[in-house]
Amino acid sequence: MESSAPQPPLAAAAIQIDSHLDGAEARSLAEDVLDGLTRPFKELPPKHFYDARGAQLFDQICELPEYYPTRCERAILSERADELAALTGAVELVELGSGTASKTRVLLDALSAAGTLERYVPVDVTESMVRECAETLTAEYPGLQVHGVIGDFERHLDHVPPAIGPRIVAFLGGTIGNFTPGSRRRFLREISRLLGPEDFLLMGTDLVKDPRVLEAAYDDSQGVTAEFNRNVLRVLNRELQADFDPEDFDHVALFNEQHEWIEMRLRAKRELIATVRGLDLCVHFRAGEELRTEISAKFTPERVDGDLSAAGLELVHWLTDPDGLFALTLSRRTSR
Ligand code: SAH
Ligand code: AVI
Repeated sequence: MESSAPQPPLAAAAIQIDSHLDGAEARSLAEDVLDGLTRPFKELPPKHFYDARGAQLFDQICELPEYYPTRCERAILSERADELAALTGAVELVELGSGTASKTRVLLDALSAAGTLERYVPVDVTESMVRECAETLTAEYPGLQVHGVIGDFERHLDHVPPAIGPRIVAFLGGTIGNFTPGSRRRFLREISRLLGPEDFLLMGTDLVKDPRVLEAAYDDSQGVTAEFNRNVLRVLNRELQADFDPEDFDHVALFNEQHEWIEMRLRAKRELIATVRGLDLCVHFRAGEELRTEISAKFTPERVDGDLSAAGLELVHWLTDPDGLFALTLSRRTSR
């Protein structure tokens, strides 16, 4: 006789989620704040923007008229996803910094139509997003397995599950631009180690263009990006018992022509001292002093190619939107 043990619901059987944060994220925030707010030029890494509220604000940014990258990348994907599916024959899609996976559906549709899609592996530091997207995608794509990895892609790439067949590793949205040039190449090298001989990296990069267009994309008229920027102070208040008043800071977004990257900063409107109780730390800001919260590098074809080759990757396809604002590159490990 067959066992009558209760079976898990179908959707639950299709989902596996591993979390690698277990307090490590709190430690990483504490270290980043200790390190970044005690320097002569204050700085915090951008990954701390993305608590649940930050993730929602980022989704709103993606809908803004000034923020063209999401629209352009979606347009390229819509135009070329079938070709990418045929060329890669991928049975699985691994996505680094997956967020709400809204553009990802274009790729999943193409892989599904090609009849190869088996598994999606979202990797993101925001737990709620990995869990929610696993639930919605298994409901939207019958038969799809989702193996979510909640973790920091800079520290937990070795926890990406082993490939079940040819795969696409997607790194969309231009998030690679949020690394400084040295760590960007180091990170790309780590991604390249993740790729087997049948695998491809699909990466989105925002391109160098008129600084006015760039600055408007990071300083929108509705003030959503300003709220996203200030959100990092709310994260510090909640997670480290700090007492920042986000309204004490102006949002600043400017294009650094020398480095060809956008910098987002928070500029103190007055002299102030903030207390970070969780770290027993007092932080002094002069009036007008700035805290850099993000860089968002913009690329030329040469810069993308140079970074890929330095990481042991070779370009297979360079895809842009009709206005040449954004690029998607398909690359694979350089054959020896
Ligand atoms: N790929 C999506 C989201 C981009 S926003 C898109 O193209 O629209 C950047 C995403 O990366 C967020 O979901 C954020 O939570 C995630 N992220 C940022 N730094 C991260 C890190 N160090 N490790 C894992 N995820 C990270
Ligand atoms: C996620 N990342 C690629 C975005 C960017 O454009 O650098 C984050 C962002 N910051 C302000 N607006 C959007």
